[in-house]
Amino acid sequence: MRNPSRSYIFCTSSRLPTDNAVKFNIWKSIDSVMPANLPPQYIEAEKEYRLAKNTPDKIKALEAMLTIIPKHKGTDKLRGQLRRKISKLKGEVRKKHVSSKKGQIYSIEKEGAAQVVLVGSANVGKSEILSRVTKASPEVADYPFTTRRPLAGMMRFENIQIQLVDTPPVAAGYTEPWVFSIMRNADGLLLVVNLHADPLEELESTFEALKKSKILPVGKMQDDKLNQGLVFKRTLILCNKSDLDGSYEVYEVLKDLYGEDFPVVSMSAKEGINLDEVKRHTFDMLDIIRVCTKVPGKPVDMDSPFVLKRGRTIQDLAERIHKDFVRKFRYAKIWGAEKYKGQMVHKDYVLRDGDIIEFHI
Ligand SMILES: Nc1nc2c(ncn2[C@@H]2O[C@H](COP(=O)(O)OP(=O)(O)OP(=O)(O)O)[C@@H](O)[C@H]2O)c(=O)[nH]1
Ligand SMILES: [Mg+2]
Repeated sequence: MRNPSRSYIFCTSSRLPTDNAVKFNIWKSIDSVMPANLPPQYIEAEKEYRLAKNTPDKIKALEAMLTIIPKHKGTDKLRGQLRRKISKLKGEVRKKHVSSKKGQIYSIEKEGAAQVVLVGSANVGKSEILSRVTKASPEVADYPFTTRRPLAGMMRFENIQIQLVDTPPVAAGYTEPWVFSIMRNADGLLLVVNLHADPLEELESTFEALKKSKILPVGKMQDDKLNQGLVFKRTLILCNKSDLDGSYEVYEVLKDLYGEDFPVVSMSAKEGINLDEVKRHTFDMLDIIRVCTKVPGKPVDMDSPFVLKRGRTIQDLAERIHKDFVRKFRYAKIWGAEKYKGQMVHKDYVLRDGDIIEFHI
């Protein structure tokens, strides 16, 4: 039984004054029963919807209407209709995206110390992150499927550059195979979720889509390897949009659920919150070390380190410099973690991040 004190407009007749007739058509497409006491902002957003010239703008206006509309029993039906309309329009955008890009294949050549791919659902802020931590200028917009092709940028972390690759969103059935090929080929993944949307759903659907493409995101403890056709990819979970209300509580829940298996970092690309943490965690995830070499009697050039996988030795470093060099050098000296201040070290010495090595021939 309806609350008798609430007044409703029943749009049952098209014999209305012109302006109302226009409204009637809009309402008819969204709703047949409209609560009368909607705030003025809702009417404004509805006007935006009416005037929208393309589907992304329509989605934007409908989402605004959904945010503004008061949440009570009297608006249940209208909210349901708005959600269905949004989901239908998003479906249209996806279909258009798939049909317009069919057949195109992209790949990104590796550059810098490592290549890391930004992965996630639509609108989570992948492109915004790329634009904030590199000099790349991707298109950033508040509607889904803005990014259609990969775009790379270099992210500086202390004395190295890490390549970041922005990709189109991962959505079941709508992501083209080349997007997964880029992920498979990369050294790690930054899985981005939106703390202000439904990050659990986003994470699970992204995991699901990756699994279908034989990619298994893993946390700190495992190395990339092939196993029964699955590619294990080191992954860092980035919880973006931490600047928005209520995001801290959501982040805490995500950390509880996923923190044991993955590093989980809260950040805001837009407000520049925690960007240094993101860079540090990205570096840690890659499991690489930076080693500088030094010529006897000369200062060290700290700005161009060799980048090696953790666990590599002096011998591996010598091979990297030149294949003949391994045979040529007689001994090496090391400056590094506090106990080393120019001591001689054996070629089997396992290098650590920040070591400085001086080869003697
Ligand atoms: N408040 C807030 N908004 C953000 C943040 N990061 C991104 N946004 C906004 O979220 C919207 C989507 O950002 P994009 O970077 O285009 O998202 P995307 O994940 O690349 O989206 P697709 O390309 O469609 O997959 C834009 O309006 C951004 O300005 C953030 O940290 N805080
Ligand atoms: Mg994008």
